[in-house]
Amino acid sequence: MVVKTEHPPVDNAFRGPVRGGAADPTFAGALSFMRRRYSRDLAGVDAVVWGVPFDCATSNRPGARFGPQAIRRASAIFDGDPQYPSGLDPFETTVVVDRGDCWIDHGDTAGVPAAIEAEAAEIVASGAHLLTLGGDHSVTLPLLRAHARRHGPLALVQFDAHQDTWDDGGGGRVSHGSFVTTAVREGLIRPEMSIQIGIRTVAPQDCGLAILDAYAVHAGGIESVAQAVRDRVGDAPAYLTFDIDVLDPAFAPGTGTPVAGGLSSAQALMLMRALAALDWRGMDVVEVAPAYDHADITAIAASTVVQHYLQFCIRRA
Ligand SMILES: [Mn+2]
Repeated sequence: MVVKTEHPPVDNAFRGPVRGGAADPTFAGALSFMRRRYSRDLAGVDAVVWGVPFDCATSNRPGARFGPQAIRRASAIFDGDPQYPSGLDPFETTVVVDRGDCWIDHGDTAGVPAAIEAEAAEIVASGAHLLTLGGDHSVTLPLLRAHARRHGPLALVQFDAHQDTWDDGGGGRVSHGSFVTTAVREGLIRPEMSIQIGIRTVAPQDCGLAILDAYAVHAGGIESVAQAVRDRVGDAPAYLTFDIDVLDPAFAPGTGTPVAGGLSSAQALMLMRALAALDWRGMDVVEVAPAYDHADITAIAASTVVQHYLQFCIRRA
């Protein structure tokens, strides 16, 4: 028997280096997104992963407040190995930290969007990419406010089963079904350069955004859809919002408002890779509700979406 007294550092989440992979076992240890260091220091940071555990704006099944925790746990399997398919360790060239979670006052739902926006604006002002783990889809509105403040009006690329263009009550409602309506009203996004992918429900208005429904993806194939998105967005600064319910319930059962006929995980990930050259400025993945999940299917998909953004969508110097 060999007794090893020296081993690679573990507990990378709170005492490891910011660069390079971690040696924590996949099945244990202190969790953070892909074992990145917990830090609120934004100096020299390329990307910040941040949780917003808020689900008081859901219209059907609640539970997305548990999303950030589940996504972090599922992401543990990625770290320490070269990433597929690049074969590279993105953390050798990109400094990524986990900021932990936004503080949410669950007794003050009306005040939550401003709290999210204030902290998001601080992160975005640093120049780092902000990758937010929701939370229900209402959290995207204050995230867009924070990003538009720095970058100006954005092209929104929205993966979703739902348009989220329902009545926003003049802008004051806290709803996961109307963030697009308010974002267009406030000039945060440019509807003529924005596009929704995977839609398979109907709302009373489209707010001027283009729609490629899920059946267009199934029938048209990845490259034709990707080209349509590239044509729509052009070289505008772009924001990715990825509602996990864009995936079929077979690939994302753990969500609040599932709809049959959706994309597979592979289709969504292939689209992300095909869109890597857009001028991405930030992203979120929302509506992961692990109480309805099975074998972490949904959390694995969501964590892979974030991993793909880190690997492909951040321009490296
Ligand atoms: Mn949505």
